[in-house]
Amino acid sequence: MTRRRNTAQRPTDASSGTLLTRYPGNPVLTAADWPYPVNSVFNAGAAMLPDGTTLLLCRVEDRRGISHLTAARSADGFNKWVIDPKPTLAPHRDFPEEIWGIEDPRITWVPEMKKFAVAYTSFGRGGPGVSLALTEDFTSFDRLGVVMPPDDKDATLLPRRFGDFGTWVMVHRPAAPIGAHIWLSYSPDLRHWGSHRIMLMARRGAWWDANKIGISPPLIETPDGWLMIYHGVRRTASGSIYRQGLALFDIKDPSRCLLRGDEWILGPREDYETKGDVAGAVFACGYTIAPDGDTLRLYYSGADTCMAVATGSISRMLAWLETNGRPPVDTDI
Ligand code: BMA
Repeated sequence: MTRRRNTAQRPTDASSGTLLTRYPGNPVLTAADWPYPVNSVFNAGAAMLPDGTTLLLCRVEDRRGISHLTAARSADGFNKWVIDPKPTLAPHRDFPEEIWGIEDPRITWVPEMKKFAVAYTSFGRGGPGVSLALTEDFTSFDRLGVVMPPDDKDATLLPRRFGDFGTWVMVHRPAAPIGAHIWLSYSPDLRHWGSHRIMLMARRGAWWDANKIGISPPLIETPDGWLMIYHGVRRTASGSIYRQGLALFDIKDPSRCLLRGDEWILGPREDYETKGDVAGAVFACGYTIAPDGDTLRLYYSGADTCMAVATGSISRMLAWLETNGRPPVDTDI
């Protein structure tokens, strides 16, 4: 089994609460940093550019409540962000599905195309759906339009084709009254999607990830499988708590869950996570991996208001899942 590889050298002392360390300089980006008036800056997709620059494609909510995406670039991924002077990707009149905004981008580098694929929520009269765009430079974008109709969001493309037929794979989260689970769909051409199946189910009852889950940043490719950071939504009398947890999927067949952690690894705690437009939401759409190949920089939003970053070791996360995770069984849900 691939997931048992390399575990001998791994530290196993990690507890779920120590897998991610908040950057002391958080928040790293706020509305006050913006070159034009905006309400909030959050849910950024992330990419490491070929020259080592970190790019965050931030969701920016304007003072009408409509979101667009604006790129911010930094040499070290923490400081001295250079923000595009105007929106980088804004709702376009030729795409009515974007009339109420574009939100929550997840960025995947696709080596075969030598392009970045941006999966984002397009908010139109039918509700929130998933749209896909391709870009080489985050300056011009080639929109493929709506790939998952409403109500659907939290989508990310996997970086390569799978199986004998070379099908693309997309993770997404259609919403159904009975439960919002994480699904996988397959496509021969990035435009036509089918063979839909559930990838990970929301639990029930009192769990932190009961009733509503969704992928957070894109899947992380590791020697043990695809590592998923996903969010769980706990509804309470004073609103919803958004937290982040871990699961691991088979590298050849990403529909097969190998391990799921029971505990969340990041939840709202700091002021910038508990005060803002949506108090108690920590929500991530992007990460980069540092040059050491192991240090994950998770870019996440505090309270749907600002951008923050936390760092963690991918091998420690895998070791934690090995020790504390278990394959999902029907009685869990
Ligand atoms: C989710 C998404 C995100 C948002 C989060 C917390 O459902 O809509 O855009 O950040 O809720 O409010």
